[in-house]
Amino acid sequence: MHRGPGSSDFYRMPNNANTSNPVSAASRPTVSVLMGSDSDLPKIKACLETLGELGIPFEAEVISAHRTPDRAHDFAKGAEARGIQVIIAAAGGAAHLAGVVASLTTLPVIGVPISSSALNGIDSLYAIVQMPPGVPVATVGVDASKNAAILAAQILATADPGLRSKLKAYKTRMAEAVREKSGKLKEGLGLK
Ligand code: AIR
Repeated sequence: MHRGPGSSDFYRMPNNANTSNPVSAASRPTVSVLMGSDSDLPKIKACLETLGELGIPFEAEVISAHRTPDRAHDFAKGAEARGIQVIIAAAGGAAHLAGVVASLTTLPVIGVPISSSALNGIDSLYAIVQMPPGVPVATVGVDASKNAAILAAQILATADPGLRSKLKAYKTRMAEAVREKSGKLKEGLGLK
C-alpha cells in the first residue's frame, strides 16, 4: 500500500517564513527525507531547513529498515509513482535504510550516516557507504544532512534552471562569507 502525500503519516514542512522562496503547502513533494527514528530529527533539521530555503517541496517520514521493513519496502516501491525524484535516507548504527530503499528503486538515494550509537557514526558510515556494485547510495559525511539537501537540489537542478540559479547564488553567498571571515581573521591577527 502506498501512502500518499496527503495521508497522516507523511509530514510536510510548513512554509518557512524566513525564506524568500517559501515551499507551498500545495506543492507536490519531489524529495523524500526518511529517518530511521524520530531521535534522528535534530541531525536532520539542517537538511529540512536547506530544502525549505531552496524552495524544494519535500516530505519527511520515520521508516526503519529493521523495525518497519514492510513500510520501507512499500515506500521504496511507491515513491516514483508519487512523483518523488530524490530520496534522502538517514539512519544510525546498523544503518541499512538507504541501502534497502536503493535496492527497491531506480531513484537516486542519498544516505546520511547519523552519529547516534556508541560508535559515533563510524558504524553508520560503513553500513551506508559500502554498497555492492549495481546498487549505489550517494553517501554524505556523518551527520552532514545539509550536504544531502544540497546534493538533492543539484540533482533536481539538472532539469530545473530556476533551481540551478538559486544554487549558484547560494555558492556565491558562501564564498562571500568566507572572504568576510578571512578579512576579519587577518584584522584580528593584525595582518592587514
Ligand atoms: N535505526 C532504527 N532502525 C534501524 C536503525 N538503524 C537507527 C535510527 C537511530 C538509532 O537506530 O536511525 O539513529 C536509534 O534509534 P532509537 O529509536 O532507538 O532512538
